[in-house]
Amino acid sequence: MDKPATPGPAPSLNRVTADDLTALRDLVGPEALFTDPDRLARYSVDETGERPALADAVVQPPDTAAVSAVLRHAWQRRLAVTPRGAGTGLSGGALPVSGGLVLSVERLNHVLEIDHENQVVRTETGVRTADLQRRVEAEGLYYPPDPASRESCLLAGNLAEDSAGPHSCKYGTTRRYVVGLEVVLADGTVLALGGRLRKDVAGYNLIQTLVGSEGTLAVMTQATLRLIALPPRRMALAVPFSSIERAAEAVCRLFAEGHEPSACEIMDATALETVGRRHPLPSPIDGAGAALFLEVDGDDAETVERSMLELGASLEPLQSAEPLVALDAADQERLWQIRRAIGEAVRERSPYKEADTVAPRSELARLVRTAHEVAERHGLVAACYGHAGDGNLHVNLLREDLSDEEWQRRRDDAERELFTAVVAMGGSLTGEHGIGWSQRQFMPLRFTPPALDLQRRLKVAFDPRGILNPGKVLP
Ligand code: LAC
Ligand code: ZN
Repeated sequence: MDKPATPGPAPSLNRVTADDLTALRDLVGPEALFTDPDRLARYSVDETGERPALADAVVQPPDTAAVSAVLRHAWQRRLAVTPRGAGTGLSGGALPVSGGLVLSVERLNHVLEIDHENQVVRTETGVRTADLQRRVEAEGLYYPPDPASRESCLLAGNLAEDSAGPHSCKYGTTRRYVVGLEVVLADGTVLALGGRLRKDVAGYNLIQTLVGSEGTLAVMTQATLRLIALPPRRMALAVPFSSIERAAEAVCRLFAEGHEPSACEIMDATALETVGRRHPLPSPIDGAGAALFLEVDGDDAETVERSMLELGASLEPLQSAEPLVALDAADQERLWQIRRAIGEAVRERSPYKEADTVAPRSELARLVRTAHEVAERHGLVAACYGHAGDGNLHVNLLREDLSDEEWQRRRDDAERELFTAVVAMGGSLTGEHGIGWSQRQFMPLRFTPPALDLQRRLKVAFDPRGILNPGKVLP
């Protein structure tokens, strides 16, 4: 491949021409390339609600060879390529901010092999996360990462953002499960990395550099994922509190006392009230100042029940009323439906800006207090909820009826103040949604200039022409 001799800043990219479209159609087939305005519009947005630019074309390659052919062409012609899963992202990672090609992996949707001896699944990355989970669960195995969007998101997006959900509290985020990747580099080179290994320390860890790289370093086409045994028993608990500070205190206490819940989710009064408009809330948490949803899992009913009782006892002095216990799967699913619906309920209520804050768990009470203080200082309402066990709080600043100008000013000031405080308490800019397009201006709050420069050089090493997902992650 014709690589430039010395890597440097990405030269400017070219617009997609009619000749490019003809060449791409020849490479991938006419049924895999689209330029109709409808589809361009749909593939130029994500769940942030932003649309800074419109794609020139959408390509849906059917296999790795076609992905490679598209990238080889884009590389030679210096065209922007924005990789895309299902567009459920919350940081603008899939927005084609420089126009160019949107490369959707949705047709790469085959689960290739479930290997019981090595407890791994090998799959294409365009598979829906929940479909993959159901496939392995039918064979008694478990792939834990469970973003709220799991019924609609694709594994590819989860890999790109290192996504997570309630169960990362006990089981970790997407990256913990990735042991192998097939990726296509910016110039079209296909690489197979890792394999079905439990251990492997040969060379630099390219796999873990690529996971979470938000489509800026390579396009991931296949993954080999480690699986664990499906825990057969679960119990869930919804616990009301008088305030979110109280709930945050309770979280720290239960981990300090050695409990190991499989999920530990927090919701403030505004989040509860907002989701309550769509889903009737069960009595102990309806109208509460805050709530925790907790889950314990294990091998048998007795052990799980004992863990739940012990956990409940440690919360008792802090809770505001008796918790709701969900013993059977249907009751548990009702609780999780409420929890998963919060994001959408917030979106339905008002335009919003989300800060995906994360801090050491010991700082959780300070984090929730700071979020509300900052919002109030700027005359904004905040709906806060998230993965308390991971110290990961989604702070949603609501626009409600503010004018464009007022909203933008207050939102930007509040966000900067919040992230400054979060970094000062040892936290970070995002726990699971990514930097993408929406948070990149805050990167200098988190990284020193040498640390940012090293990341720029890493990007140049993978993609010296800067064609992959331009405008993302780095400020
Ligand atoms: C959630 C998504 C927004 O936790 O991450 O519901
Ligand atoms: Zn979340």
